[in-house]
Amino acid sequence: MRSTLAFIFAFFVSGLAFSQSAPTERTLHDSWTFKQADDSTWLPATVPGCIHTDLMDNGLIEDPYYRLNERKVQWVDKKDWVYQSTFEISSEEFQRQHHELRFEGLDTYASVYVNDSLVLQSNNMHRTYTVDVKDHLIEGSNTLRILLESPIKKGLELYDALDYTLPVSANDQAEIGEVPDGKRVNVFTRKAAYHYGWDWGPRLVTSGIWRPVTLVSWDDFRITDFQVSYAFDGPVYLQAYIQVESSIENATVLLELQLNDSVIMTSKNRLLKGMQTLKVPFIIHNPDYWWPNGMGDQVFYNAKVKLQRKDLIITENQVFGLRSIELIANSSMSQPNFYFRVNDIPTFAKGVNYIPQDIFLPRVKHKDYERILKAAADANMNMIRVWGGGVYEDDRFYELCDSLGLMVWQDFMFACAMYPGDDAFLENVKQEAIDNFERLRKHTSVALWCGNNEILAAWKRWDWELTAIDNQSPEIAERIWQAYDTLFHHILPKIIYSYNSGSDFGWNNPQANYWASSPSAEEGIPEEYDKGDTHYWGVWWGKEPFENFNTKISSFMSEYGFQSFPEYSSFQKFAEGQDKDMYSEVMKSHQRSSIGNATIEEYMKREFRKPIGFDDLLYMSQLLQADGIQTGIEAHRRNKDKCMGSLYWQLNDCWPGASWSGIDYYGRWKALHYKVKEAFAPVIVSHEFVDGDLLITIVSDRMDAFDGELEVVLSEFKDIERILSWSQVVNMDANSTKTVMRIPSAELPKGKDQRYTYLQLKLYEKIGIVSKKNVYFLPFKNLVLPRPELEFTAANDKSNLLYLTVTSKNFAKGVHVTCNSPYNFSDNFFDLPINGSKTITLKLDPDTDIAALIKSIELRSLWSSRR
Ligand code: BMA
Repeated sequence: MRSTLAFIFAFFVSGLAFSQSAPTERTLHDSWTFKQADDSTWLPATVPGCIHTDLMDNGLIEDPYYRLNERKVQWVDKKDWVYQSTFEISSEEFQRQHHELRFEGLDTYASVYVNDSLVLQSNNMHRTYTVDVKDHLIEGSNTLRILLESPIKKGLELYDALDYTLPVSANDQAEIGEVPDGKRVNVFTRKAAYHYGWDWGPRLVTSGIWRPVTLVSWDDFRITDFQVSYAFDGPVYLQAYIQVESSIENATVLLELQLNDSVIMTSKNRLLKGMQTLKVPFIIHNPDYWWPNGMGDQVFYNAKVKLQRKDLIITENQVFGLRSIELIANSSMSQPNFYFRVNDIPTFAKGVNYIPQDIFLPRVKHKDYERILKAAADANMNMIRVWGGGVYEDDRFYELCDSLGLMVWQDFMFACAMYPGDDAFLENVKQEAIDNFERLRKHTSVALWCGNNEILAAWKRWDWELTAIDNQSPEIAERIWQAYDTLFHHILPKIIYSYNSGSDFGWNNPQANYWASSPSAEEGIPEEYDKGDTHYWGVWWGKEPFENFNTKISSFMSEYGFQSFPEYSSFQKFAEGQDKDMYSEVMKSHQRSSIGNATIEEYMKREFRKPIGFDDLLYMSQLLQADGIQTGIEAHRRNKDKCMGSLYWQLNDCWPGASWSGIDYYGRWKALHYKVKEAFAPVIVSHEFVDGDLLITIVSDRMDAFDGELEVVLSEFKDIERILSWSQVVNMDANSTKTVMRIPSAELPKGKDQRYTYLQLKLYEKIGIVSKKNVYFLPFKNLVLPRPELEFTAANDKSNLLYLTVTSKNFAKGVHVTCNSPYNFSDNFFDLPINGSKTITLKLDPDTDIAALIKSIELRSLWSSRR
C-alpha cells in the first residue's frame, strides 16, 4: 500500500513538474578519457576524434606526417582502445518517454556500454547507429564506455577465415603496416580504404569515435524525416513527406506547412502508434530553378513543417532547390553517350576528383570544407566526384556543394578491390547504403550514385579474373564475381531505384541516377573509349606524351592526371634541410605512387632543362603538371560534341607529399589550380597543332550566343612584342565549340627562329579580353629565354587586400610569387610579355605586419630556375 501510494505520488509530482516537450538532441562530447585496453592509465581524449590525434595530444606519439614518423606508429592499429565519459541526466530529462543514443560514426569495431550494459556492437564506420537506451540510463551520473578493437586483428581473423583470396590492389600498404605476410585486410572492414594506404597517402589505420555522439530524447511523437519531392510540368508539383513516429495511439495533431515563411497548408491528422508518413501535395507556379555553377543561380526554397498537439510543437526544415539532373547513358556507339542533362540542357561537367582532406578525419573542420570547395567553384567547376576509397562526406560538404552549384558524383565506398560476398557483409553494406542515401538524397547537388571505383576495370582489364582462375580456380573466380554482381548490380541499384519508384520506401522524385562502376561502358561491361566513362592513365602510368590528351577522348573523362610536388614552403613543414633531394628517404616516403618521382623526372626531361636547386625542382614539377592537365582539359572541352565531362585526378591531399593534387595539404594552390581555373573558364581560346598547322578553337559554355574577335600575335621573347598579327571575327552560339582559325605550318613562325618566338592568342569581346593563351613552337627546354628582369611594387588599402604589381622587361614564363602568408594570391604562375605588368591581390588579416610580409615576397620564373 505504502509503495502504491508512493508511486501515485511520484507520478503526480512528475506529471506536475514535467509536460511533454519537443525532441531534444544533446551531443555527448565532454569529459572523455581513453586508454589502451590492457593498460590502466586513462588520458584525456577528444570526441569526435581518433586514436592517433589523442596519442599526439598526450605527447605519446609524434606527428606521423613529419618526415618518417609514420613508420614509428604502426603499432597503434594492432591495439584495442577504450574510450569513456560520464554525463549527467537531470530528473526532468530522466522522465522523458524515449532516450536514444545516436552514433554518426564509430571507427570501427565498437562495443558500446551504457552503465556497464552492452547496448551496441558495430562494424561499419560509414553507418549511423541509433540505440534505445531508455532502460539503461539512470538519473544522475551515467557512464558511456566504448571498446574499439584493432581493425587489423579483426581483419586478419576474417582474412584467415576465408578459404580463398580476394584480389586487392597494392594501395593497401600492408608491408608498411607490418602486417604478417603482407596480408591486405582492408576489404573485410567497412572502413575508409585509404586509411590502409593509397598511392597518394600514408598508412595510418585509425580507430575512434569519429563523428558526433548524441543523446536524443522525445515524448509522444516526433518527426523522423522530412523530404520534399517534385515533378516538373510547367508549374512544379511537389509533395512533402513527413515521417512521424508516435508512441501514442490516435493522437490528433495539427499540421502546418510553410514555404519560404508563408503558410501554404494546414490540416488535422490522426497519428497511429508507430511509424507513418504524412503526405502534403502543393504546387509552385513560376518556379526558379537551381543551376550548376556558371549556368545560373542556385535558388533554394525553404519548406518548414510544424506539428502541434496541445502545447507540444515540433518543427522541421528542408531547404531544397528545384532541378532535374538526368544521366544520359545509352549504349549507342555515337558519342557523347554518357552525359548529364540539367534542367533539360546537356551540361559539360567541369570538375575534379576529391579525396578526404586528412587521414585523421575529425580534424577536417567546416572552414576546411569551405576553403576547398570554394576553391573548386572559383576555378569554374560544376562537378566534384567523391571518390570511393574515402568516406561519405560530412553534411557540411554537401550543403556547400548545394550552395556553390557543384554537382556531386557520389561513389559508394568501394575501390580497387574485390569484396566478400557473405550474407553478413552484404547486409552490412546494404544498411550502409540506405543510411547514406537517405542522408544525402536531400541535397540538390547530388547528381549521381556510382557503385565503385575501378573494380570492374581491375577484374576484367587488369587481369584479376584471369589470375583468380589460374592461381585459385574457375569456381573461386566465379564466387568472387558473384559477390560483385550481387552488390553492384542488384543491392545498390535496387535501393536507389526503389526510392525512385517510391515502392519500398515511400519516397520518390527527384530521381537519383546510378552507374555501377567508374570507369565502365555499361553494367558489367568494362571501359571502352566510345561508351560510358573512362579513366585515362596513358599519360602518367603509360608514360604517353601530354599530346595524347588531344586524341584519347571518351564521352566522359572521369579520371586522368599527373603528379607534382608541393612548393618549398610546404616542404619545409614536413621535412628538413637534409631531405632536399627527390630521392631522399623522406621524399621517397612522401611519394606513394610506385612509379612516382622517376616519372615526374622523366616527363620533366622531355619539357624542361634541369632545375638548378631543389626548390626549383618543386616549382618546375608544378609547371609541368599544370601544362599537362591544361592540355587535357582544353582537349576535352574542344571536343564537346563528343565528350561531355572532364574530371581530373585530384583536387586535394590528405597529407603532405607528392601527388596528383592541384591544392596541397596545407591549402596552397599549385600552378595546376590556377591553370584549371583558366581552362574551365566559361569561354576559352584553345589550340592544337594538327599536321604542323595551328588550329585555334573557341569553346563557350555560355547560355547565350556572343560575338567577339580573335587576335593572334607573333611575338619575340625579347625586343619585339608584335612581329605580326592575325585577326578574325568570331560568332559563337550558346553552349558550343568552334574552330575559328587555321594557320598553315609554312606560315609559322614567318621566317623567324622558333627558339625565340611564341604566339599570343587573345579573344576580345566588347568588355575586353575574355580569354588568352600563349602558344610555343618547341618544348621549353629548346627555347632561348631572356632574363625577364622582374620587379614588383606593393600597396594596400582599407579593403584588407595587398595589391602586388609585377612587371617584366622581357618575356617571363610561369612567374611565381611567394610570401609569408597563409592565403593564396588571386593569380600566380602567370606569363608576362615584353614590358608586361600584372596586378594580383592577397588577402590580409587585420593584424598582418604588412612591412614584414612585403619583405618576404620572392619572385621566380622559369628562366631563373633551370640550367
Ligand atoms: C585512380 C584512382 C585512385 C588512384 C589514382 C592515381 O585510378 O581511382 O585509385 O589514386 O588513380 O593512381
